[in-house]
Amino acid sequence: MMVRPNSCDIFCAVVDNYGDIGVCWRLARQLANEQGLQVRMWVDDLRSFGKLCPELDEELAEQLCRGVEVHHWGDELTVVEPADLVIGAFACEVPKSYAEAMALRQPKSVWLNLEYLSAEDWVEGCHQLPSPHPTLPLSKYFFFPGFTEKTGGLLLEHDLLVRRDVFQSDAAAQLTYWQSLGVPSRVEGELRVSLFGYENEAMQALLSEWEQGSYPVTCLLPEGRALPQVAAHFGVTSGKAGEVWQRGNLRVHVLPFVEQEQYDLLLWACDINFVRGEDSCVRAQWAGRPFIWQIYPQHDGVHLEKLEALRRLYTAGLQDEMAQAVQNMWWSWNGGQGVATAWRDFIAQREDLARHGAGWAQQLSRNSLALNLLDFFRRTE
Ligand code: TRH
Repeated sequence: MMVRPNSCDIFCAVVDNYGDIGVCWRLARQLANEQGLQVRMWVDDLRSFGKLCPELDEELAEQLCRGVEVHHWGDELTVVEPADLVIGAFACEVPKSYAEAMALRQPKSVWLNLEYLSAEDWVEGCHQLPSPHPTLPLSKYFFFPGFTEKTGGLLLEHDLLVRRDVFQSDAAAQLTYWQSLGVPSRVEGELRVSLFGYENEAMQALLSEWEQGSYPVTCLLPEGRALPQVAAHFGVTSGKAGEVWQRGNLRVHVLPFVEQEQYDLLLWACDINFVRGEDSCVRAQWAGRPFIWQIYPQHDGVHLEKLEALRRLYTAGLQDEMAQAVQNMWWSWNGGQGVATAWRDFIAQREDLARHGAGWAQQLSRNSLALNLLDFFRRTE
């Protein structure tokens, strides 16, 4: 019996955006660099991956990148010896020949599907359930990340919170960071906000609120899907990294899309973070600052249930006024009404929310996804 896996294969089919590859890349590096596993990633789209990892060569079929073997997963996968631990990310199917090789292997690989993150109640009941393969003597297990003890937990690098604390208590390091972005020092009463999101009906109203507000707002806007709307607000047809727009009390700095570690610094340095999807939402929680989540929209509206599930969990035990402020702000940012009022109420709770955010991150940090995966392997193998 193997106590620990020596090797791991991660299969990632990129749907769109950066969440799928972002999560897989983070997990791969943690297993390789913190846990010492030999990790191979099989990725069908190296272009999105290249945005997160600039040194990746998109033309190469195979390369070693930050301790991880990265393979371009084309139409054919030359049969390889399956790893001890095999992870299909987000319901992506492993190739048939690979599944057959897993079934023949002695001992068999431990095979699991890493699911999307959700705070909904049903997740606890489905975490770790097996699903027998229809034809092969092999089971795949569902592994659900999550926010409670009975789920698979969240991805967290072993030293992240320590590095965050050092950065957040070091004014000189923060100044150097802002200078590296070309952002001037803070002025009295200024609020710094990062804004990573999708297209949003509430965008114009929020930008106007900031512009006409009573205190200066500096908005750090990574290049991407939210950029055209913000550019349009300033009468610009297309914006790019490096541009700065100012009107009233609002100044926007357009930032380049940077590698994941650099994005963490932005979240740690800002007072409030607007995040989206899955992985940036988790990173904002590790930052410990108040955050506003724009969930990845689904046609049938089920995303709003997911939104509310995390909102409930995150605000459980908070005073009514605070919980309500978070709810109104998150809902108005996800298709609801009244974003300007919601923003004012949210900001009024800012200091208490920051205190809550720090405790929330601490509480979540007790449940590490990478360690849970290894523990699951030990019990299943
Ligand atoms: O890009 P996303 O919208 O991805 C989404 C979600 O994961 C969603 O759940 C999924 O169903 C859909 O894709 C297909 O948002 P997310 O998850 O926050 O991923 C963004 C990644 O990009 C995350 O790893 C953080 C990273 N990032 C950087 O590395 N640099 C940057 O400058 C920025 C802004 C983000």
